[in-house]
Amino acid sequence: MNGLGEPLDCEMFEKGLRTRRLGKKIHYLSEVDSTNLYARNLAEEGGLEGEVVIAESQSRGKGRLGRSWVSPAKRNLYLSVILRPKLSPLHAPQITLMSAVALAETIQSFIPLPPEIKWPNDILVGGKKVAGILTESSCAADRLFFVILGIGVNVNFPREEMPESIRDTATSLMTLSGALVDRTALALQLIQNLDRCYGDLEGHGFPAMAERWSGFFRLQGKRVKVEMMDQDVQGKAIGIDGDGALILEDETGTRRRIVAGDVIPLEPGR
Ligand code: BT5
Repeated sequence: MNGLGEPLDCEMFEKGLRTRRLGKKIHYLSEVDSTNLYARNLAEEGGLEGEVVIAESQSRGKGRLGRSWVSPAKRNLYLSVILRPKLSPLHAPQITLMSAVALAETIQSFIPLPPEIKWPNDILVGGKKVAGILTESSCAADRLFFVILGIGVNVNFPREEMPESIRDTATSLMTLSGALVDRTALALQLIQNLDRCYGDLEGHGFPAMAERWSGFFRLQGKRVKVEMMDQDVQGKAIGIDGDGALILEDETGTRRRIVAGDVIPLEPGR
């Protein structure tokens, strides 16, 4: 068990890992700009599917759309995985949704409260963000070369150490469970669950995964606002389609697909 501020136990991590594809090679870094950037460089130089990059801290942790991810040393989990899925670029968002299921299932076993997936890439507990996913693809028009799957989880991140910008919107597993959480055990379970869910996606296709995803989606049938790059739209959240897009229904019953954006609930979830 890691105490607060202790490093990850790399040996235990490697010995304990039972996976088919992920984590056969693990790159541990004490500090990096961003595990996603590091993994992308590896992938561009021929890095293999399943290679994992884990860092104790990030100086330039990335969120979506140029946002940043607060990444202090030895508190949390910051990892990226190289994936080379046999999917068309159109279906690459399925990787984010598959990962959200794996992440929610992992988090669920460390805390007494149910986690919620906030489309497309956040895990919330009690309305606060405990983890985020950043998937970045490299593709040509009809071919996906690789996907870098990046995950950040707030593990032993006390509220008083959080910068003010996130103090009221973020939480951590320690805060939620009332005890220090073993980061090595969490990382192990996360990689194993990702390995399993990735296999499920490949073996059984997206519909089965989408059903599990819906179990963690609490805004079904609820009114939401979606902030997109160029406009905001409001409507009732229906769910996701086969490409992982969010389906929104307006007052006239017209449905539209949203492929990217930030969801803001306008009424409480179920
Ligand atoms: C995300 O973006 O939620 C994706 C976060 C992915 C982070 C991982 S860490 C390992 C890998 N390597 C990287 O460089 N990144 C990935 P987005 O939905 O855009 O949310 C970003 C927003 O979340 C920020 O603008 C803040 O408001 C908030 N935020 C930043 N750091 C946070 C934290 N540690 N906990 C909770 N919220 C945070």
